Amino acid sequence: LRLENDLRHAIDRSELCLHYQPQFDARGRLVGVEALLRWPHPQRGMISPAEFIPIAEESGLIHPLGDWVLGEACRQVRQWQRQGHPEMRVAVNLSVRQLQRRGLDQTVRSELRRSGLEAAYLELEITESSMMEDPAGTMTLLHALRGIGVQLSVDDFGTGYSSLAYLKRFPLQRLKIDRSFVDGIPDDGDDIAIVEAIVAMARKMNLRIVAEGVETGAQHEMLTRLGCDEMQGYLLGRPMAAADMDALLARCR
Ligand code: G
Ligand code: G
Ligand code: MN
Ligand code: NA
Repeated sequence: LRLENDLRHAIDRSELCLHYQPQFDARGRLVGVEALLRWPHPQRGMISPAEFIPIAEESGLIHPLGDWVLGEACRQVRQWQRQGHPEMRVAVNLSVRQLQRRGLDQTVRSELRRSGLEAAYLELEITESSMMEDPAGTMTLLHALRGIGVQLSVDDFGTGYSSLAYLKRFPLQRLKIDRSFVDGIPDDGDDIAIVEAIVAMARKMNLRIVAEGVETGAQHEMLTRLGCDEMQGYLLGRPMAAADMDALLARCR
């Protein structure tokens, strides 16, 4: 409860911030960033979203917080586009609670309008398990979101229990292979087989594949060879403050 109150105040005082982790295509070009929420707590230091998102979900604070994340991510990436990276994309993580509340599509629409970001440069990441909590509701919402023009991806793919029948019917553009499978690359035969199977399936369904949690050169090499389209992980760049991303982008231009 203490933490919930602190979170409420932190949101009111705009004390949370977004870090950004770069994503690269197979040719090594920076194509986008994933926005990751950070809470620098005055007494406890940096608190991980893994710790405070559940509190935000239980208390309902996820709604003002999630709206802020959407708006801030759009604003920041629009600024980077104006500074010479016109094709840059931003991915935002959505909680299952945000999917359940009506009107997410309207919020997305208004944050896009306010920031001036074109819909195609906003990607919404939804975990496989969030999607499957209410598949029929998800179907309706995803079609509304896709109608706006945003891109939709499945986060942590392979860790939930999604029905392939639904995956095929949801209007998705990307699968993010969970880093638990990337961990065993290049040595673990099972992980190699799993990645191969995901890539083959994604190709048939016309989905782009992002590998996350890429930490070593050997992983990068094999994942590229297996056909992953994009890579994200500590090897290529850690989540960083916007100012540090400014510096990285200045070098990429
Ligand atoms: O960045 P890090 O590994 O600490 O993130 C931990 C978890 O918090 C991940 O599952 C990530 O998806 C989630 N997360 C990070 N930022 C956000 C956010 O803005 N909204 C939601 N719902 N989850 C987030
Ligand atoms: O659940 P989601 O995939 O959104 O979570 C992303 C989380 O993964 C973030 O908290 C981010 O800090 C973390 N992350 C990003 N790259 C790496 C990596 O290469 N290795 C590990 N262990 N974690 C990573
Ligand atoms: Mn994610
Ligand atoms: Na993930």
